[in-house]
Amino acid sequence: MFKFGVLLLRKKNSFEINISKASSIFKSVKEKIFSQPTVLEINSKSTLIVGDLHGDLGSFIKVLGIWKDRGYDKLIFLGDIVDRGSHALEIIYVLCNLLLKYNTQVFLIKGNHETERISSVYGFREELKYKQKEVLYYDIIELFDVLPYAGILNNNFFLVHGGIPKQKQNNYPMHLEEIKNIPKLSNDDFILLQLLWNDPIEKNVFFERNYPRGTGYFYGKKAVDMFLRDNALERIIRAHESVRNGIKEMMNGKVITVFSNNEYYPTVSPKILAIEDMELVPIELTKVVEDPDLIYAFIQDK
Ligand SMILES: [Mn+2]
Repeated sequence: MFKFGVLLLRKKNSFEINISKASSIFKSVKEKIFSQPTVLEINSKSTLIVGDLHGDLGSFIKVLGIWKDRGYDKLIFLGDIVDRGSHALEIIYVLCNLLLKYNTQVFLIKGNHETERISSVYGFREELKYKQKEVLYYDIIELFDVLPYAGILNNNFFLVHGGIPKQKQNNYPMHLEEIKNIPKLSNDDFILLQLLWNDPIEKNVFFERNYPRGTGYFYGKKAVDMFLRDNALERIIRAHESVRNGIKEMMNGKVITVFSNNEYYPTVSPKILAIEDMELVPIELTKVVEDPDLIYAFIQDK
């Protein structure tokens, strides 16, 4: 049998993906996700949370190794799987296999790069073109269009790519129940865009325009306190920023950013976040050894 994982590590190259098989897997995942709520409710005693990967297959393989070897139950990706790096197709392909095979354990929440508007410009579509797999692009976009917008872990942690959104008419945070009402396929929705794009700011304010990004808002301490109190939640766990230590706590730990890419930001030390019962444990990806055979092991008996 063909062990493409090993081949991949030796040649630092992409493994071969069969177009019709991949297309049918992407369509199956899309159908499965379409029937799920836009805000996931997940309960688990042991969870791994993964921040931006941006096509970093090495980090992805390490994450799978940690998940398998250390016996974590849930594995949750906070989006920005694609763009910038060169192996987003391989990650999406393997991840979709996992979403089907381990459908009560593995989850993918939408990032701002899981959209046609961004992934057609920041590298993912080019990657597919280069690999002569562009025919798969719209299968993947249709799947991205139905990804969940956020999650609630153990009734306590709000999981989202960017952050909490402000209401349209005023400067207060949108209530969770209203976030749950955003329909599927709402790529241009004012609230959804903020879930994907907003950044926290260590200031005693509600919301401010996010001029550095040019999109979305900063959410400050007042917004975070009100959102957590009104929804009986403890923390916001999010991705979206290349924080230097891989994990950054803000506002006394009420907002935590996770960043997991090891390829494109040389000054960053990437991490993932383990949640064991309610305790948060950072895991350094650079200290984990890659085992590319794992990919093979995870998808061979599909
Ligand atoms: Mn992002």
